[in-house]
Amino acid sequence: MKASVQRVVTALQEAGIETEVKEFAASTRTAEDAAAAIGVSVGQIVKSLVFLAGDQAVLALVSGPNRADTQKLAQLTGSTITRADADTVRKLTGFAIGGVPPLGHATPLKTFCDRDLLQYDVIWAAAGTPNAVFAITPADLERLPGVQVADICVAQELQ
Ligand code: 5CA
Repeated sequence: MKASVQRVVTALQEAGIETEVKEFAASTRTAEDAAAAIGVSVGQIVKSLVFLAGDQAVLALVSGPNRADTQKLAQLTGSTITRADADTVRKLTGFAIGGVPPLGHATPLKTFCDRDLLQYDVIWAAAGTPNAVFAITPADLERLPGVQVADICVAQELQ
């Protein structure tokens, strides 16, 4: 197991979440890839997207087909929102894009969770690499440190 996956396993244990990381030969780099590899709907995939609110890092946990709304994030944080570039994502989270998990980051990240994720019994998030995922209940995702459920996505009809 890669060190980056091991860090997620440790973080899950520390958070008291009982789950298993699954590694695939196929890519789970995007929500579509992950859904196909796992055999679930794209809506059940948690995208972990890093933004900067001013100079503060913010994580948006977004259901696969949805898009984060930077204006809603700006209202929630009170700061202008920009997308973190790949290097910044790696520095802030300790993980490369495509494998960024919702927990176990190098720095604590204020985290907003898309309400749409709450409708499923089980959802799947990246586990440190573009081939690793883990299952989690929405209730457990909500309980992770720093997580706030909010309306953070572009309205469906505008997508
Ligand atoms: N493993 C999958 C499913 S769990 C995953 O990590 N999906 S993700 O959506 O959280 O991560 C990929 C996302 O990274 C893409 O949706 C895209 O929005 C973002 N991304 C891709 N390239 C860049 C880049 N160069 N800079 C900033 N963000 C990027």
